Amino acid sequence: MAHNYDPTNIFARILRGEIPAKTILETAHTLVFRDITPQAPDHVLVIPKGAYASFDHFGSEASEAEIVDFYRTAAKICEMLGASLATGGLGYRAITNAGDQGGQEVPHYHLHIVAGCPLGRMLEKR
Ligand code: DGP
Repeated sequence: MAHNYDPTNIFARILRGEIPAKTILETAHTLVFRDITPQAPDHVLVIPKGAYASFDHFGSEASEAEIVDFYRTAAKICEMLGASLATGGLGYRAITNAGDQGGQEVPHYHLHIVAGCPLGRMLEKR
């Protein structure tokens, strides 16, 4: 079955400049901005500029240039936040949610990078 993408989602609107965001870094294929409801002292969202709805949509259909740019940018953000283990940081959590059971609210692929305090266990069962 094909992946669908809804171009009216809020991150598509941020990418089109229709609503503001606190941008931290922008590259050819990727945008990083602060989450509007941060769950920790640092909480940023890494999103591709392309129209991908989820982690598996991006992984299966994005170009190699988009994929490399996305993950290099995500790594750079970990360093910029001071969270990268390579630069003496204390770590972070990278999370992506997909679909209803995955708890995804915004249907544009995004990676949450959360850092700045102890983050506890990974999953809380509902
Ligand atoms: P998820 O549940 O994985 O789809 O996470 C969506 C995140 O997006 C959630 O943590 C809140 C954030 N968010 C929703 N609307 C906006 C917005 O308009 N601006 C910003 N910066 N973040 C938003």
